[in-house]
Amino acid sequence: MKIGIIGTPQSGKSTIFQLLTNVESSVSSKANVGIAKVPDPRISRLSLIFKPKRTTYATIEFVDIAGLVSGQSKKGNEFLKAVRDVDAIVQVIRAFENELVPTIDGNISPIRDLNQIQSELILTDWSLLETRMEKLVKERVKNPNATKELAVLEKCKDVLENDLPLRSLDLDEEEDKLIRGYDFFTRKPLLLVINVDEDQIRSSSYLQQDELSVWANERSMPLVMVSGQVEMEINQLDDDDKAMFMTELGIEETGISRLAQAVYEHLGLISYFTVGEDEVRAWTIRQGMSARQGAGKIHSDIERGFIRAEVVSNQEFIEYGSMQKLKEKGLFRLEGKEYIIKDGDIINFRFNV
Ligand SMILES: Nc1nc2c(ncn2[C@@H]2O[C@H](COP(=O)(O)OP(=O)(O)O)[C@@H](O)[C@H]2O)c(=O)[nH]1
Ligand SMILES: [Mg+2]
Repeated sequence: MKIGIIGTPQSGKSTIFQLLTNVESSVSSKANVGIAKVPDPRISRLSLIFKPKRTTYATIEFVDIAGLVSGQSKKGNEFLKAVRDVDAIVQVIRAFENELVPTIDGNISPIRDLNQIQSELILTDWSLLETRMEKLVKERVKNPNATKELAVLEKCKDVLENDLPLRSLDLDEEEDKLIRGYDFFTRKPLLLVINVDEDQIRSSSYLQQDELSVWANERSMPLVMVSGQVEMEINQLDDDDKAMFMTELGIEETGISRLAQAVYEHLGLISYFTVGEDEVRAWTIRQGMSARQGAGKIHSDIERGFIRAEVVSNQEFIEYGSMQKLKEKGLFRLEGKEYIIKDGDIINFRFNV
Protein backbone atom coordinates (compact mmCIF):
# COMPACT_ATOMS: atom_id res chain seq x y z
CA MET A 1 0.00 0.00 0.00
CA LYS A 2 1.43 3.32 -1.07
CA ILE A 3 -0.19 6.64 -0.27
CA GLY A 4 0.67 9.93 -1.96
CA ILE A 5 0.65 13.18 0.04
CA ILE A 6 -0.27 16.23 -2.02
CA GLY A 7 -1.30 19.81 -1.35
CA THR A 8 -0.53 23.43 -2.09
CA PRO A 9 3.06 24.61 -1.41
CA GLN A 10 3.75 25.25 2.30
CA SER A 11 0.61 23.48 3.47
CA GLY A 12 2.69 21.18 5.66
CA LYS A 13 3.10 18.10 3.44
CA SER A 14 6.73 17.44 4.30
CA THR A 15 6.13 18.09 7.99
CA ILE A 16 3.30 15.55 8.06
CA PHE A 17 5.28 13.11 5.94
CA GLN A 18 8.14 13.34 8.42
CA LEU A 19 5.80 12.83 11.39
CA LEU A 20 4.35 9.73 9.77
CA THR A 21 7.55 8.13 8.61
CA ASN A 22 10.42 9.69 10.57
CA VAL A 23 12.00 10.39 7.21
CA GLU A 24 13.12 13.92 6.57
CA SER A 25 12.06 15.01 3.10
CA SER A 26 14.91 16.25 1.02
CA VAL A 27 14.32 18.95 -1.53
CA SER A 28 14.91 17.15 -4.77
CA SER A 29 13.15 16.29 -7.97
CA LYS A 30 12.65 12.76 -6.71
CA ALA A 31 9.58 11.92 -4.64
CA ASN A 32 10.45 11.11 -1.02
CA VAL A 33 9.27 7.72 0.18
CA GLY A 34 8.95 6.45 3.75
CA ILE A 35 7.25 3.80 5.85
CA ALA A 36 4.70 4.67 8.57
CA LYS A 37 3.73 2.44 11.46
CA VAL A 38 -0.01 2.04 11.96
CA PRO A 39 -0.54 2.39 15.71
CA ASP A 40 -2.73 -0.38 17.11
CA PRO A 41 -3.52 -0.69 20.83
CA ARG A 42 -4.37 -4.37 20.32
CA ILE A 43 -0.82 -5.12 19.22
CA SER A 44 0.58 -3.12 22.12
CA ARG A 45 -1.53 -5.16 24.55
CA LEU A 46 -0.61 -8.52 23.00
CA SER A 47 3.02 -7.49 23.17
CA LEU A 48 2.71 -6.80 26.90
CA ILE A 49 1.28 -10.31 27.39
CA PHE A 50 3.72 -12.30 25.24
CA LYS A 51 6.82 -10.14 25.84
CA PRO A 52 8.18 -11.19 22.44
CA LYS A 53 11.65 -10.41 21.13
CA ARG A 54 10.04 -8.40 18.36
CA THR A 55 6.78 -6.51 17.98
CA THR A 56 5.78 -5.66 14.43
CA TYR A 57 3.01 -3.22 13.65
CA ALA A 58 1.23 -2.87 10.32
CA THR A 59 2.83 -0.33 8.00
CA ILE A 60 1.82 1.97 5.17
CA GLU A 61 4.18 3.52 2.66
CA PHE A 62 3.89 7.27 2.10
CA VAL A 63 5.24 9.45 -0.70
CA ASP A 64 5.74 13.18 -0.28
CA ILE A 65 4.67 14.57 -3.64
CA ALA A 66 5.88 18.14 -3.87
CA GLY A 67 5.62 18.60 -7.62
CA LEU A 68 1.92 19.06 -8.03
CA VAL A 69 1.20 22.77 -8.38
CA SER A 70 -0.85 24.76 -10.83
CA GLY A 71 0.27 24.42 -14.40
CA GLN A 72 2.00 21.08 -13.89
CA SER A 73 -0.73 19.07 -15.52
CA LYS A 74 0.92 19.47 -18.91
CA LYS A 75 1.40 16.31 -20.88
CA GLY A 76 4.37 14.18 -19.99
CA ASN A 77 5.24 15.53 -16.59
CA GLU A 78 7.90 13.08 -15.43
CA PHE A 79 7.20 13.75 -11.81
CA LEU A 80 3.56 12.83 -12.06
CA LYS A 81 4.44 9.62 -13.84
CA ALA A 82 6.61 8.60 -10.91
CA VAL A 83 3.69 8.84 -8.52
CA ARG A 84 0.96 7.38 -10.71
CA ASP A 85 1.08 4.07 -8.88
CA VAL A 86 -0.09 5.26 -5.44
CA ASP A 87 -3.13 3.42 -4.01
CA ALA A 88 -4.68 6.51 -2.44
CA ILE A 89 -4.13 10.22 -2.05
CA VAL A 90 -3.99 12.36 1.06
CA GLN A 91 -4.44 16.08 0.51
CA VAL A 92 -2.96 18.32 3.16
CA ILE A 93 -4.87 21.60 3.52
CA ARG A 94 -3.54 24.59 5.40
CA ALA A 95 -5.63 26.22 8.10
CA PHE A 96 -2.78 27.18 10.46
CA GLU A 97 -1.87 30.80 11.02
CA ASN A 98 1.82 31.54 10.79
CA GLU A 99 3.08 34.90 9.60
CA LEU A 100 6.41 33.39 8.67
CA VAL A 101 4.90 30.98 6.18
CA PRO A 102 3.63 32.61 2.99
CA THR A 103 0.03 31.98 1.97
CA ILE A 104 -1.50 31.69 -1.48
CA ASP A 105 -2.94 35.03 -2.68
CA GLY A 106 -2.09 36.51 0.71
CA ASN A 107 -4.77 34.77 2.74
CA ILE A 108 -5.75 31.45 4.25
CA SER A 109 -8.61 29.60 2.60
CA PRO A 110 -8.93 25.83 3.03
CA ILE A 111 -11.79 25.53 0.53
CA ARG A 112 -9.91 27.45 -2.15
CA ASP A 113 -6.79 25.30 -1.65
CA LEU A 114 -8.84 22.11 -1.70
CA ASN A 115 -10.51 23.09 -4.96
CA GLN A 116 -7.31 24.26 -6.53
CA ILE A 117 -5.56 20.95 -6.05
CA GLN A 118 -8.62 18.90 -6.97
CA SER A 119 -9.00 20.90 -10.20
CA GLU A 120 -5.36 20.29 -10.95
CA LEU A 121 -5.89 16.54 -10.57
CA ILE A 122 -8.93 16.69 -12.83
CA LEU A 123 -6.89 18.54 -15.46
CA THR A 124 -4.06 16.05 -15.17
CA ASP A 125 -6.43 13.14 -15.75
CA TRP A 126 -8.11 14.98 -18.59
CA SER A 127 -4.85 15.55 -20.40
CA LEU A 128 -3.83 11.89 -20.01
CA LEU A 129 -7.24 10.89 -21.31
CA GLU A 130 -6.99 13.15 -24.35
CA THR A 131 -3.65 11.70 -25.37
CA ARG A 132 -4.95 8.18 -24.97
CA MET A 133 -8.15 8.87 -26.91
CA GLU A 134 -6.26 10.35 -29.86
CA LYS A 135 -4.18 7.22 -30.04
CA LEU A 136 -7.15 4.87 -29.77
CA VAL A 137 -9.04 6.65 -32.53
CA LYS A 138 -6.14 5.93 -34.88
CA GLU A 139 -5.95 2.32 -33.75
CA ARG A 140 -9.64 1.68 -34.08
CA VAL A 141 -9.43 0.01 -37.46
CA LYS A 142 -7.06 -2.74 -36.43
CA ASN A 143 -7.71 -2.97 -32.67
CA PRO A 144 -11.18 -4.41 -31.91
CA ASN A 145 -10.92 -3.44 -28.22
CA ALA A 146 -10.28 0.20 -28.98
CA THR A 147 -13.95 0.95 -29.60
CA LYS A 148 -15.01 -0.42 -26.22
CA GLU A 149 -12.29 1.46 -24.43
CA LEU A 150 -13.10 4.64 -26.27
CA ALA A 151 -16.71 4.38 -25.10
CA VAL A 152 -15.59 4.24 -21.47
CA LEU A 153 -13.11 7.06 -21.93
CA GLU A 154 -15.87 9.11 -23.51
CA LYS A 155 -17.87 8.73 -20.27
CA CYS A 156 -14.81 9.69 -18.26
CA LYS A 157 -14.28 12.75 -20.40
CA ASP A 158 -17.82 13.93 -19.73
CA VAL A 159 -17.29 13.66 -16.01
CA LEU A 160 -13.95 15.49 -16.05
CA GLU A 161 -15.30 18.24 -18.28
CA ASN A 162 -17.99 18.84 -15.68
CA ASP A 163 -15.15 19.44 -13.24
CA LEU A 164 -15.89 16.22 -11.34
CA PRO A 165 -13.48 13.47 -10.26
CA LEU A 166 -13.63 10.04 -11.93
CA ARG A 167 -14.33 8.60 -8.48
CA SER A 168 -17.89 9.87 -8.92
CA LEU A 169 -18.42 7.79 -12.08
CA ASP A 170 -20.22 4.46 -11.71
CA LEU A 171 -18.67 1.88 -13.99
CA ASP A 172 -19.41 -1.81 -14.16
CA GLU A 173 -16.65 -4.34 -13.52
CA GLU A 174 -15.76 -4.71 -17.19
CA GLU A 175 -15.62 -0.97 -17.86
CA ASP A 176 -13.57 -0.39 -14.74
CA LYS A 177 -11.07 -3.00 -15.87
CA LEU A 178 -10.60 -1.26 -19.20
CA ILE A 179 -9.40 1.96 -17.59
CA ARG A 180 -7.73 0.61 -14.44
CA GLY A 181 -4.33 0.57 -16.10
CA TYR A 182 -4.37 4.35 -16.52
CA ASP A 183 -4.24 4.93 -12.78
CA PHE A 184 -6.26 8.11 -13.05
CA PHE A 185 -5.58 10.33 -10.04
CA THR A 186 -9.20 11.30 -9.49
CA ARG A 187 -10.31 7.67 -9.41
CA LYS A 188 -8.08 6.90 -6.40
CA PRO A 189 -9.49 7.06 -2.86
CA LEU A 190 -8.96 10.49 -1.30
CA LEU A 191 -8.52 11.55 2.32
CA LEU A 192 -8.26 15.11 3.61
CA VAL A 193 -5.96 16.38 6.32
CA ILE A 194 -6.54 19.82 7.74
CA ASN A 195 -3.31 21.20 9.16
CA VAL A 196 -4.17 23.42 12.12
CA ASP A 197 -2.29 25.46 14.71
CA GLU A 198 -2.27 25.19 18.48
CA ASP A 199 -5.14 27.62 19.05
CA GLN A 200 -7.25 25.79 16.51
CA ILE A 201 -6.58 22.46 18.26
CA ARG A 202 -7.60 23.94 21.59
CA SER A 203 -10.80 25.43 20.23
CA SER A 204 -11.35 22.50 17.88
CA SER A 205 -12.30 24.97 15.18
CA TYR A 206 -10.79 26.65 12.15
CA LEU A 207 -11.70 28.78 9.15
CA GLN A 208 -14.37 27.34 6.79
CA GLN A 209 -14.70 24.24 8.99
CA ASP A 210 -18.38 23.69 8.26
CA GLU A 211 -17.96 23.94 4.50
CA LEU A 212 -15.06 21.53 4.59
CA SER A 213 -16.93 19.02 6.76
CA VAL A 214 -19.92 19.10 4.42
CA TRP A 215 -17.66 18.62 1.41
CA ALA A 216 -16.02 15.57 3.00
CA ASN A 217 -19.25 14.13 4.41
CA GLU A 218 -21.08 14.31 1.12
CA ARG A 219 -18.33 12.21 -0.38
CA SER A 220 -17.92 9.82 2.58
CA MET A 221 -14.36 11.01 2.83
CA PRO A 222 -12.31 11.08 6.03
CA LEU A 223 -11.27 14.53 7.22
CA VAL A 224 -8.50 14.34 9.82
CA MET A 225 -7.35 17.26 11.95
CA VAL A 226 -3.58 17.33 12.46
CA SER A 227 -1.20 20.00 13.63
CA GLY A 228 2.15 19.51 11.97
CA GLN A 229 3.97 21.93 14.19
CA VAL A 230 2.40 20.90 17.51
CA GLU A 231 3.00 17.23 16.78
CA MET A 232 6.63 17.95 15.95
CA GLU A 233 6.87 19.46 19.43
CA ILE A 234 5.04 16.52 21.02
CA ASN A 235 7.51 14.14 19.34
CA GLN A 236 10.42 15.79 21.10
CA LEU A 237 8.97 15.25 24.58
CA ASP A 238 9.51 12.19 26.76
CA ASP A 239 6.49 9.97 27.41
CA ASP A 240 5.34 11.65 30.64
CA ASP A 241 5.55 15.17 29.26
CA LYS A 242 3.91 13.98 26.07
CA ALA A 243 0.89 12.65 27.98
CA MET A 244 0.66 15.84 30.02
CA PHE A 245 0.84 18.13 27.01
CA MET A 246 -1.77 16.10 25.15
CA THR A 247 -4.16 16.19 28.10
CA GLU A 248 -3.63 19.89 28.33
CA LEU A 249 -4.42 20.27 24.62
CA GLY A 250 -7.53 18.16 25.10
CA ILE A 251 -6.51 15.38 22.71
CA GLU A 252 -6.29 11.64 23.42
CA GLU A 253 -4.47 10.58 20.34
CA THR A 254 -2.17 12.41 17.97
CA GLY A 255 -3.56 13.42 14.60
CA ILE A 256 -0.83 11.39 12.95
CA SER A 257 -2.06 8.22 14.67
CA ARG A 258 -5.59 8.93 13.58
CA LEU A 259 -4.43 9.64 10.05
CA ALA A 260 -2.60 6.31 9.70
CA GLN A 261 -5.66 4.49 11.03
CA ALA A 262 -8.04 6.44 8.80
CA VAL A 263 -6.03 5.50 5.71
CA TYR A 264 -6.09 1.86 6.76
CA GLU A 265 -9.85 1.85 7.24
CA HIS A 266 -10.69 3.91 4.20
CA LEU A 267 -8.83 1.43 2.00
CA GLY A 268 -10.77 -1.51 3.42
CA LEU A 269 -7.74 -3.00 5.14
CA ILE A 270 -7.84 -5.11 8.29
CA SER A 271 -5.22 -6.88 10.41
CA TYR A 272 -4.87 -10.35 11.75
CA PHE A 273 -2.21 -11.18 14.30
CA THR A 274 0.34 -13.90 14.89
CA VAL A 275 1.66 -14.23 18.44
CA GLY A 276 4.49 -16.02 20.23
CA GLU A 277 7.71 -15.62 22.18
CA ASP A 278 9.64 -14.54 19.12
CA GLU A 279 7.25 -12.09 17.61
CA VAL A 280 3.86 -10.46 17.96
CA ARG A 281 2.93 -9.21 14.57
CA ALA A 282 0.13 -7.57 12.58
CA TRP A 283 -0.50 -8.74 9.02
CA THR A 284 -2.38 -6.49 6.64
CA ILE A 285 -5.04 -7.98 4.39
CA ARG A 286 -8.05 -6.77 2.46
CA GLN A 287 -11.41 -7.21 4.12
CA GLY A 288 -13.04 -10.38 2.77
CA MET A 289 -9.87 -12.45 2.34
CA SER A 290 -10.06 -16.17 3.12
CA ALA A 291 -7.82 -17.91 5.64
CA ARG A 292 -5.84 -19.47 2.84
CA GLN A 293 -5.30 -16.18 0.99
CA GLY A 294 -4.39 -14.50 4.27
CA ALA A 295 -1.81 -17.19 4.96
CA GLY A 296 -0.14 -16.26 1.71
CA LYS A 297 0.79 -12.89 3.23
CA ILE A 298 3.17 -14.72 5.54
CA HIS A 299 4.58 -17.12 2.97
CA SER A 300 3.39 -18.67 -0.26
CA ASP A 301 4.34 -22.11 1.19
CA ILE A 302 1.76 -21.69 3.94
CA GLU A 303 -0.88 -20.77 1.38
CA ARG A 304 0.01 -23.73 -0.84
CA GLY A 305 0.31 -26.28 1.97
CA PHE A 306 -2.59 -24.91 4.00
CA ILE A 307 -4.20 -27.49 6.32
CA ARG A 308 -6.18 -25.39 8.77
CA ALA A 309 -6.16 -22.20 10.79
CA GLU A 310 -6.33 -22.13 14.58
CA VAL A 311 -8.22 -18.95 15.35
CA VAL A 312 -9.11 -17.01 18.47
CA SER A 313 -10.50 -13.51 18.61
CA ASN A 314 -8.29 -10.82 20.05
CA GLN A 315 -11.02 -9.58 22.42
CA GLU A 316 -11.70 -13.04 23.79
CA PHE A 317 -8.02 -13.68 24.26
CA ILE A 318 -7.62 -10.46 26.23
CA GLU A 319 -10.74 -11.33 28.25
CA TYR A 320 -9.69 -14.89 29.20
CA GLY A 321 -5.94 -14.38 29.25
CA SER A 322 -4.72 -17.71 27.87
CA MET A 323 -5.16 -20.13 24.98
CA GLN A 324 -5.86 -22.88 27.55
CA LYS A 325 -8.86 -20.99 28.98
CA LEU A 326 -10.17 -20.35 25.48
CA LYS A 327 -9.94 -24.06 24.69
CA GLU A 328 -11.94 -24.88 27.83
CA LYS A 329 -14.57 -22.34 26.82
CA GLY A 330 -14.74 -23.74 23.30
CA LEU A 331 -13.51 -20.45 21.86
CA PHE A 332 -10.41 -21.90 20.24
CA ARG A 333 -11.60 -22.53 16.68
CA LEU A 334 -10.29 -24.70 13.89
CA GLU A 335 -11.13 -23.10 10.56
CA GLY A 336 -10.77 -24.31 6.99
CA LYS A 337 -9.35 -22.55 3.96
CA GLU A 338 -12.59 -20.78 3.06
CA TYR A 339 -12.95 -19.09 6.46
CA ILE A 340 -13.16 -15.30 6.05
CA ILE A 341 -10.61 -13.68 8.35
CA LYS A 342 -12.00 -11.08 10.76
CA ASP A 343 -10.24 -7.94 11.91
CA GLY A 344 -8.31 -8.78 15.08
CA ASP A 345 -8.21 -12.57 14.67
CA ILE A 346 -5.18 -14.21 16.26
CA ILE A 347 -4.22 -17.02 13.90
CA ASN A 348 -1.84 -19.95 13.90
CA PHE A 349 -1.65 -21.64 10.51
CA ARG A 350 -1.11 -25.39 10.19
CA PHE A 351 0.48 -26.31 6.90
CA ASN A 352 2.39 -29.00 5.13
CA VAL A 353 5.00 -28.52 2.44
N1 LIG B 1 2.37 27.17 12.62
C1 LIG B 1 2.45 26.05 11.93
N2 LIG B 1 3.41 25.95 10.98
C2 LIG B 1 3.47 24.80 10.28
C3 LIG B 1 2.58 23.74 10.51
N3 LIG B 1 2.89 22.73 9.65
C4 LIG B 1 3.92 23.17 8.91
N4 LIG B 1 4.29 24.43 9.28
C5 LIG B 1 5.37 25.23 8.72
O1 LIG B 1 5.05 25.56 7.40
C6 LIG B 1 6.20 25.53 6.56
C7 LIG B 1 5.96 24.64 5.39
O2 LIG B 1 5.85 23.31 5.85
P1 LIG B 1 6.25 22.09 4.91
O3 LIG B 1 5.93 20.86 5.67
O4 LIG B 1 7.63 22.23 4.41
O5 LIG B 1 5.22 22.31 3.73
P2 LIG B 1 5.17 21.68 2.27
O6 LIG B 1 5.67 22.72 1.35
O7 LIG B 1 3.72 21.43 2.04
O8 LIG B 1 5.99 20.43 2.28
C8 LIG B 1 7.36 25.09 7.44
O9 LIG B 1 8.07 26.23 7.83
C9 LIG B 1 6.66 24.44 8.62
O10 LIG B 1 7.43 24.54 9.79
C10 LIG B 1 1.60 23.88 11.54
O11 LIG B 1 0.81 22.99 11.82
N5 LIG B 1 1.59 25.06 12.20
MG1 LIG C 1 7.63 19.88 1.07
